[in-house]
Amino acid sequence: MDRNLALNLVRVTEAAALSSARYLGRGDKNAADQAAVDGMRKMFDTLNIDGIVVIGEGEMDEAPMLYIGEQIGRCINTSLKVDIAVDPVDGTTAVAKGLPNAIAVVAMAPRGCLLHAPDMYMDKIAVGPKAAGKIHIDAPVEENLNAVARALNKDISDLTVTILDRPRHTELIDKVRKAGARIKLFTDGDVAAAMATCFEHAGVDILLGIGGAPEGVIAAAALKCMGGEFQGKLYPMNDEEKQRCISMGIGDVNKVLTMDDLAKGNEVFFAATGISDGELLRGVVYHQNNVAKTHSMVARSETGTIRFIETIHKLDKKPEYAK
Ligand code: VTB
Repeated sequence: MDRNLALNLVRVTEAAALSSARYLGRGDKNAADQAAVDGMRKMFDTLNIDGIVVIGEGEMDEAPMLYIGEQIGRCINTSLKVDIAVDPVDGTTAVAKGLPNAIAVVAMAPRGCLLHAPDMYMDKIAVGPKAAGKIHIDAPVEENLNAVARALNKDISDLTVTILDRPRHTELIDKVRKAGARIKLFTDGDVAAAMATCFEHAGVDILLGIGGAPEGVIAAAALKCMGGEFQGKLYPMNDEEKQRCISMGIGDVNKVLTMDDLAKGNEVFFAATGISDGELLRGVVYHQNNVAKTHSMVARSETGTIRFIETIHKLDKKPEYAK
C-alpha cells in the first residue's frame, strides 16, 4: 500500500477532531459524535481508496454515515481496496463532559484484513513492546503482572495497570491490588489507554479489562503498528450475542483473538488525533483569528515508524471545518 496514504489518514482524524472538539464540555455526546462523523466522512471522499467500513457507527439502518458495509473513498480504477475501521470519537462522554483522553481514530488494512467484530464487549489485555510476547489473556492476573514487571525490569509495586472505571471490574481491581501493582482508572476511551502502554512517558504499563469489541480491533491495529501486544476475547452477555459470535465464525467464544486475528498481515495503517488532552495526544486548541492546532499520531506496521504531527489549521481557508 502507498505509504503516503498514512498522511491522508491523519487528515481524516484531524477533520473529525476539529469538528468534534467544538462540543467539548457542552454536555451533548451525540452532537460531538455526529460532528466527528461528518468531518471524517467528508475527508474520506478525497482519498484515493476503495474502502469498506468494517468497524463503524453501526448497521446501515442505524447510521446515515460510516455504517458497517459502507463504501468510502474515491473508488476509481486506481483506488486501493481496503478495510476501514473508524471510531470518530473514542470517548464521546469524555468530550461531552470535557474530560481527558478522547481521540478520533482510524485503522486501515488491505481488504479482508480487519475483523468485522460484533458490537459487544471484549475482554482485553495490552502491553508495550518490551512486554510483548510475555503475556496471555488466559493467565491469572498476578502471573501477567509478574511477567510484565520482569520484562520491564521493575518491581511489581512500580507497575501501573490501567483499567476502565466500571462496576464490572471490581474483582479485577481487587486482584491487581492484591498483586501489589498501582492502578490508573479511566472513565472512557480504551483505545487511547491501550496505545499509552507503548510509550514509557505515558506512565501506564498494561491495560486490563472489558471494553467494546470494535474498539478492540482498532487498538489491535494500533499496537501492531507500535510493536506492542494486544489480545482479546469476545465477551457475549446473552444467547443472542453468543449466536452473533457463531454466525461470524467464532464458534468458541473463549477463542483468544491475537493481533493477527484482529488486524491481519503487515500492511496495517493507523492514525489518531486528540480531541481532549490525553497522555499521548493533546486536544484541539482554538487560537485567535480562526486558527486551530491539532496533535496527531500516525503509524504503519510494515516499518513501525510512528510520527507525531502537530498541525496548524487556518480555518478561514477551509470553512467546512470552521463551524
Ligand atoms: C469502552 C470505551 C469507550 O465504551 O470501550 C467502553 O473505550 C465500553 O462500554 O470509550 P461501556 O461504556 O458500556 O463500559 C466506551 O466508553 C464508549 O464507546
